[in-house]
Amino acid sequence: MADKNQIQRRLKELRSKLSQKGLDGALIAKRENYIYMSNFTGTFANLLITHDKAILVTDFRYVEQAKEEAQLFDVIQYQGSLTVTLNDLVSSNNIKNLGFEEDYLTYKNYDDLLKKLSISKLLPLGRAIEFLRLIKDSEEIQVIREAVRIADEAFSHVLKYIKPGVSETEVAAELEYYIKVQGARGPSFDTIVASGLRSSLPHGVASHKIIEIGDAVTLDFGAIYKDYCSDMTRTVFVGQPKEELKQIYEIVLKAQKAGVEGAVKNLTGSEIDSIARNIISDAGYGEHFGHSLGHGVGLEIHEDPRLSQLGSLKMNNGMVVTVEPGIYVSGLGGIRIEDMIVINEDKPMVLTASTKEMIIL
Ligand SMILES: [Mn+2]
Repeated sequence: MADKNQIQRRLKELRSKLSQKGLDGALIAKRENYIYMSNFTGTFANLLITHDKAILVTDFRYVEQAKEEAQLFDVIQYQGSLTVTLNDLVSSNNIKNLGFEEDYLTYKNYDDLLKKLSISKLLPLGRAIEFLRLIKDSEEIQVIREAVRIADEAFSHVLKYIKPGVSETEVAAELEYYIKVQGARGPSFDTIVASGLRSSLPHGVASHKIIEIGDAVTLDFGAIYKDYCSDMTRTVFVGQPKEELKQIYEIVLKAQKAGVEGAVKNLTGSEIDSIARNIISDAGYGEHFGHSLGHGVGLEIHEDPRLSQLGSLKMNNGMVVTVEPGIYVSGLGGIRIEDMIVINEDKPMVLTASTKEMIIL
């Protein structure tokens, strides 16, 4: 989806990082990273980016697609051994210090490259591309907006299907079907539909449990649109819930709103996490909120920055994150509310439009 200007900008930024790190080139094999750097969206490619060359190596299945999508790259088809082709390329481009994706390349592949490429050093890229991906440009935000819009529409659509006697999987299937019909490639992860006592499972993927009167139903789902993800959570009640669950709902809602308002430029992920976490702790449910407040979303459903107690990165304009506090009480149920937002100076843009007020179906 990225146009030539975006790709050119990204290549320029990566090359300046290569200079800073003393690298002659970068080898990129992680799908989200090669989509970002080249615009090629197939399932297999290795990019070799040097200071003056941008090369995409793929196999027979993808040559035509790669030429169409990765217009700023020289597309090379390998046959037989990928490492032989890569070795020809590093030799002909005089690459001595080659950067690799240290949290993606397997030990086996690392060992293989080290043995078979005639280079001096294989060095970690230090998450250079993930670092570029932290800040979304306006074109990316437009695409993410559409992924969020599809999820919002799917939520209001599926409310009609949530009733006693229907199983969690039926609700999930309807959500996912609707997401696809709306133009998304599919769900951005296994849809979570957790009802009744199962709602205390923070990641309760839809099961065959039948929804009953009095259940809290947590729906956590998203859409992939043009390779970008959305992510949202709402908890709705089917009939009147127990009083404690309603009280918990209001605490989570208060924490969620405070987290969204507090997500401003220059605060760290852990500072924002604390804003919401303190509200939940003060209400006496601290130990029932056992996960982080949120995470970055983009080409990956979970990416940096993290809004967690360990999140040391400072927020900056154009970062897209979720804010999703929850309280889970075993034997009673759980509540989670999640929106996606864009960091924007001292007031974030909230992308998720669905109501957060209590819904009793
Ligand atoms: Mn999430």
